[in-house]
This record gives sequence, C-alpha cells and structure tokens, in this order.
Amino acid sequence: MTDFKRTLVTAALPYANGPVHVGHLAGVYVPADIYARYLRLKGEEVLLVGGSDEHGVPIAIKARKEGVAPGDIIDRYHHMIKESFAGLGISFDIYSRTSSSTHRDLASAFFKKLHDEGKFVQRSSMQFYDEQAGQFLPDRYITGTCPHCGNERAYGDQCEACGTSLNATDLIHPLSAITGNAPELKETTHWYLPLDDYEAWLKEWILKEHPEWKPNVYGQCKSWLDSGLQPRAVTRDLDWGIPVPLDGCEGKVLYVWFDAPIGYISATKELTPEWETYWKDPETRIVHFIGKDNIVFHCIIFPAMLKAEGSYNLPDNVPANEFLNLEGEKISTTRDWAIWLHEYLVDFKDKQDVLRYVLAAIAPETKDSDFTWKDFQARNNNELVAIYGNFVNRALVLARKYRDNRVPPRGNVTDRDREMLEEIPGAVERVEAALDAFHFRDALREAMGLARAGNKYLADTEPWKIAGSDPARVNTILNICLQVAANLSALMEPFMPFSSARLREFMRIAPVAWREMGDDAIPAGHLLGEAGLLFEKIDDETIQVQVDRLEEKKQRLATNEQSLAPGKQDVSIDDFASMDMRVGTIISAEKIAKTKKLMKLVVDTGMDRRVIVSGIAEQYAPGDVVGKQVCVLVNLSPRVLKGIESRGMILMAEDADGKLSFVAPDGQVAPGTVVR
Ligand code: B3M
Ligand code: ZN
Repeated sequence: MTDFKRTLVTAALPYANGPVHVGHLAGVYVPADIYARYLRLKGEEVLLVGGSDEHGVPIAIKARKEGVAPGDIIDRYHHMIKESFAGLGISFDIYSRTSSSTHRDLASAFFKKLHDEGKFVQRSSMQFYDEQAGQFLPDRYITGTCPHCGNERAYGDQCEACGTSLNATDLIHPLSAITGNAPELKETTHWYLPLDDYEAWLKEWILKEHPEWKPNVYGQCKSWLDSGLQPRAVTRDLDWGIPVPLDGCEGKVLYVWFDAPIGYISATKELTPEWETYWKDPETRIVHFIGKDNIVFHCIIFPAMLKAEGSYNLPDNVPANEFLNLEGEKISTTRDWAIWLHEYLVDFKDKQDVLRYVLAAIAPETKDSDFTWKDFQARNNNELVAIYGNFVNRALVLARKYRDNRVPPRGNVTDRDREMLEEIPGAVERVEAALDAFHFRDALREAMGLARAGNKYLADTEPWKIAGSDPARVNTILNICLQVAANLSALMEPFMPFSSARLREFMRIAPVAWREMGDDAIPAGHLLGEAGLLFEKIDDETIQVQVDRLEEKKQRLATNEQSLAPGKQDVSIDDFASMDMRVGTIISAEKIAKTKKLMKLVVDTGMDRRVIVSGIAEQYAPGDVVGKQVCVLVNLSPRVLKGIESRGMILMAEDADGKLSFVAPDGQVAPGTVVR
C-alpha cells in the first residue's frame, strides 16, 4: 500500500482539563489504535504517539475556578486520561505531556528559529487589560453582551448563545472574568505566522498533491484556502503556557495551538533516539488522527509551521472524523453530557472490546453519528455474542464433544468447504483494503463477515447430524471451523485485542501473524484449551442503570439551565442608584379574597406605613410574615391590584422550582434603613 519504510501515527493531544469520553474515542483514539495495531501486525515499522495538551486558556480558567494551580489540574487529568487509555487498550508507544521539559525546549527552539529567521511578523494591537489582575485578558477571560443577540454571557471570541464568532472589542460592557472589573484597552505586541504567505504552497500541497484525503478533510481545507488565509497570532498574553523565548516578553506565552502539535515531535523525541528518522526522513509517513474541529490546525497551520521551519516531514494523511453525539445530543464536557471512559471501565469491567467494537462500528467517519445505550446493548448481544462469540463457541464445543478437544485432520474438501476456506484470504484482503483507506467501519464489517460465514458454513454442513455416520466428514468440517476461529483471533486483533487474547487462550495458540492467516493457521492434532464465552449478553437492567444515569444528568442540566435565569441587560451604576430600596417591617397581613397568590401587607418603611400587595400567599400565611423585616423598593410607581393600590415591592428570591424566600437584613435594623 505505501512505499514508505515506516509510519508515525499521531493521535490528537486531549486537553488535560477533563477526562476523555466516548466522543474522543470514536473520533480519534479507537481509529488511531486500530490503524497502529494493524500496521504492527503486518510487521511494519510504526509508532503510535500521543500525550496530554496541557496549556491553553481552558486549563487556566478551570484552575482559577477551582482555586488551584494549573499544574494541579493537568496532573489530575493527565494521569486519569493516560490510565483510561491504557485500560481501553489504546496502545501508545508513548503517551507524553506538553508540560514536559523536552517539549518546552523543543517548542521554544522551534519558535526561536522561526523568529530569528524572520518568519514571523510582529504586530501591536489593542487588547483588554485587567488593571487589578495585572494582566492582559485572553478572549475567554472576557465576558459581555453579544451585539447580535443580547446574550449577556458572551465570550471575547464567541457567543455560545447565537454561535457568532466575536472579537473581544465587539462585546457590549465587557468585563474581566478574573476580577469582574471593566477592563481597559492597552497596546500589546504579538508575533504572527503569516499564513497568507503559505497559501499558494498549501493549495499546491493539499489540493493538488493530496486529493486522496477524506472528502470532509479536503473540503474543509479547500474552503479555508478559498476564503484566503490571514496571519495567525502564535503568542498570547497569558500566565499559563510556554514562555515566549525572547527578551522583554514577560507575561507572554506561545499560543497553545502553536506548541501543541510540536508535542507530537517532542513525544517522539522522548520515546526514541531515532526520533529524527520519524520526523525528517522522507521515507517516514506521518498520519494524524484528529477530530474535525482540529482540521485547520493539522492541515493548514501546523504544516505552514513545518514548512517555515524547513527540516520536518509533512503529514501524509489526516483522516479526521466527524463528531459522535450521545443519545441524540452533542457531547459536552462542560455540561457533563458524556460517557466518561474511566467510568465505563468500572461499570463494564472486562468489556473493553464491546466499547471498542461499538465505537468502531458507529464511528463518525464521514458524518456525525450517535451513540445510544440501546444500540450498544443490541450490538453486543446481536453481533458480538450472537455471531462472533456464537461461532467460536460452537466450533470449540463441537471439537471438545466429538474430537476430545483436539483439532481433527482435514480430509477431502467439497466445493462448500473450499468456499469457506477461500473466505479467509478474502476477508483479510477486504479488511486490509478498508483499513488502508481508513474505512474502519467497513473493515470491521468485513472482519465480522468471516464469523457470519463460519455460522453459515456450520448451518450448511450440520456436522452434529453425521457425527456417528461420517466421522471423516466431521473431521474436515471441524478442522475448517477451527481454522476460521484461529484466523478470527488475528483478524479481530486491531479492533478487539482483549477478546483476541482470550480466544487464543481458549485455543491455546500463539498469535497468528497477519501474513500467516489462511487455511493452515492451526495444525491438526493441536490440543485446544478450556473454552469459555468470548462475550456475554448485556441485560436490560444493566443498560437501564446507564440510561437512568443519563436521564438524571439531563434533569440536572435542565434544572441548572432553568435556574440560571437568563441574565438581563446591564444597568449602569446610575440606573441602580435611581432605585430607592429600604428595610421595612410588616405590620399586618391578610390574604386578598378570590386570589391564590396575593396578600395585602401594611409595611412600616420608616418613611410611612403603606399598603403593598405581594404574590406570596401560596407559600406564606399572614401570621408567618407579620413582624418580618423585608427589603422594599419604595419608589416603584403605584399599581392597582384587585382594586387595591400597592405602593412599592417586597424583594423575594425565587429558585428554579418557584420556591420563594424573603431577602432581608441579617439582623434587626430600623425601618427605613437604606439598602444599596
Ligand atoms: N488539545 C484537542 C481538542 O481540540 C486539542 C488537540 C491538540 S493536538 C495537537 O479537543
Ligand atoms: Zn449572541
């Protein structure tokens, strides 16, 4: 397939600000691992390289929110992610991290080289600066009102309510997320990679030399290139990241997307002294596995950086996947709408391959796809158990029952036998063709096709019916079935390494080399092992637990999102000062007839005793409130409610469920005391 001597497979570096979820796995890590295992099994020279992406604003923000250092955040999640990848059999040759000194030195040197060779352009611009925090504010550190939809909680780079991408200066009433103060605009200098200088070359390199890239990747690159490239800042004002290696740049760091892809190189350097063979020898093929939101960084920006640096290989392919949704909704780390890998490994102990199988089977290769627990259960029960596990089990049980658990000799073969035997190389060929094209769903289906063919062969030949009458025939049928089973252990290895190992145990065989798959994978006379079930059914109760857990999450989200009543338009300090709020004491109270909610109160406001009608009658009895001190908006224009003139408003707190509580001073004060 390739005239390259070796392959370097990289998998996107997950941000170390949260665990990995099934969306990450389906999008990036399961396909990357299948591909690396496949190449290894073919005897090719391959490395699978990954690590945690430990810089960037999200980590700094999370640290601030938790009141810890960013280092605490990345340590927590780096180890969690690394462990859970290992638990799922993602066979990294190295899983490193961009906080490593090797990475810091390499990324700094990379930047310095481009800087010293004049590959950057320097630009000053006005950025928001938080005087009290003493730092410039990255876009995500600025919130304000979206000029397009009025959402009060828009960020400096994007409004998540209407999706508009913004510049921080577009925001109305911008505020610093650090101190809450209004930031001021100050001049700052940054270095930019002039992507426009590489536009012609990128068009040639991608659009002409790589028409074989997946349509979703090629298409996105084409639209970026057609719309024209702009210079891209490669430094940031941030207190977390790799310091810009130039004098006078205190408080400036490398932009996370400048340093992160270099993490693939530094991880390789940490892994092997041969690292430059992988990154500079043109006989090495580099393949980046990523999600679609990372295409521009891996196909446009990182290649431009590599081109500018001049000594590194460029990626040969970037088979990005689209997104996996969960029960019809977008997976969200921040909203906890996800199935977390580390939780799956606990809830479904020893079922790593079931998740690998399902995620490969539904991988969002060309369009977004959807994970549901019902489908997960169905694929386990109807495919893994009923087809693959069932065939293997029947072959092993028959051998144990009729041939003392040994592989019988194969006699003369019929056309039907030959058809079954030819299915083996046929399936291998189809799996190879699919994997070489990064079509993992098709490859898995072809591999499962061999198990389906095995079941059909047994159904057609029914050896149990001739066990007494035609032992020679039974020998041949069982021998062929065991050849198929042995080949399946190898063919499934890239997809489901755990069950392949188990199947080899059942058959007491060493791994069947990829190149040795065929009709003599297991010799006659071989004593088989103790067979068990390759897969177990997953019952409704087990799945219901997961479905209920997601339902609870949905309820929690709904409540949180409901309770977070949408913010209102900002008011100026003058607007606020125009409201006259005082402490008042309720003197008397009576429910207003023929209304459910209304209560007529007489309140001593210190200025006077006045009638105020309040909607508290469903939750308070008149006797409960007499004598209570409350906050009163005394200069609210009078209103007539049910024929009663109400002069003012009692301030009440109302939660998501509508439960009311009084807003009151935390001690007895004189009526008329001003609230400010
Ligand atoms: N940290 C992951 C993401 O965008 C990002 C990938 C870096 S790969 C160099 O979700
Ligand atoms: Zn908006």
